[in-house]
Amino acid sequence: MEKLKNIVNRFPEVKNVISITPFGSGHINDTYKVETASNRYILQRVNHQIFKNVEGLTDNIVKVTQFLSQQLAGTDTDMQVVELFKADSGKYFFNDEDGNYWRVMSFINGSKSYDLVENDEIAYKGGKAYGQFVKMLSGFPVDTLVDTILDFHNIDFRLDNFRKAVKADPAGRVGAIPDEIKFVEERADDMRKILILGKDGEIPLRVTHNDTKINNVLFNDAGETICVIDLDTVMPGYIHYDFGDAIRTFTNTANEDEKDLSKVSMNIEYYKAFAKGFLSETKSVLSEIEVKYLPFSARLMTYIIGLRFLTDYIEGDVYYKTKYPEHNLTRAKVQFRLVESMEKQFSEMEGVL
Ligand code: ADP
Ligand code: GN1
Ligand code: MG
Repeated sequence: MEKLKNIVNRFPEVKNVISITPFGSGHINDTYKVETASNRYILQRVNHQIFKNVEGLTDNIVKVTQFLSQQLAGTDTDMQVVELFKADSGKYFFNDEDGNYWRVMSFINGSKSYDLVENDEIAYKGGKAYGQFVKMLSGFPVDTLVDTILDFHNIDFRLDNFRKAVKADPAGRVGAIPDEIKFVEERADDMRKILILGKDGEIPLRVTHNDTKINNVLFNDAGETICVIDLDTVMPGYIHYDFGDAIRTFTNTANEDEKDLSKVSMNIEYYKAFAKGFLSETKSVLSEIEVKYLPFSARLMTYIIGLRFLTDYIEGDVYYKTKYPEHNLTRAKVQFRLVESMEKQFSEMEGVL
């Protein structure tokens, strides 16, 4: 606590700290809630092993949040935008002596995040929030943003990493996962579709969020969405990355690390509700071909996140935060089971759109 207090004190905005406590269930950054005599803040240690260019990333967030604030000003929406505060150095982060990057941002009061959808309404509202996010940013110059993680959703890059890991088998785990490896390879070629459309110029790069999981949109007690958070991966991407990654978590009937795979499936009602909300915002900006591949994007993003969990398992848990040795394998199995559920319901998913 003393150490964290010293860090927070480097941000002039924050006065009279009462408590600092770990917060949220993100897999990447270290997140704390800061209570002061008069306010609340979020303190985060940005994972700089993963985000190699924290300065570029911070620039992205400052530009995008300022743009979004302007867009929202004067509208009657409940949506808010997180605000970053400057450290005493004048930068939007503080570098400690160990080379860590710390930042402080506004706490979205009265907010909660879900890990599982509880009803259609939440899926619909989540779809609208992420749809509105992309729509508002459709007027933002995409080439002014840096890639905060190179090739983040590039399937060729992810498959290449996976195959290298399988070959090297650094943690001695490959022998036990033949079924998962087979699952990946059977679908690998098909999954290149979006990348190919992009390379052929058939779909445009937009400013996308790229991490549209359910707990990255905050709701209030009345069930309204109030803020899209976790802006570290806002960068150029295809619309399919946002739609697909959201469907992956908004429609799953089980948690991302459920051990009982019989509980895992895609709830088609949540799919419909999310898609309805998302398209109500984005249909005016999306092309026919972008819309056409939205159902497929759900399979792609679920597959690609499963592939990343599996690769991290093979590499010995070097990327995601884990709580036990098989955690990443459990997560990968959940994603792959969900892909199968989507495959079974695919004609209905296409029919809906
Ligand atoms: P990670 O990259 O590790 O997922 P996030 O930025 O998503 O980090 O933060 C982790 C969790 O902390 C979120 O899921 C959310 O519950 C909570 N959180 C983050 N930022 C805020 C905020 N500004 N206001 C309220 N809660 C927040
Ligand atoms: C990570 O940061 P968080 O927990 O919201 C990851 C996403 C994965 C997700 C899987 C920067 O998201 O890409 O989809 O875990 N973020 C990064 O839950 O790798
Ligand atoms: Mg997050």
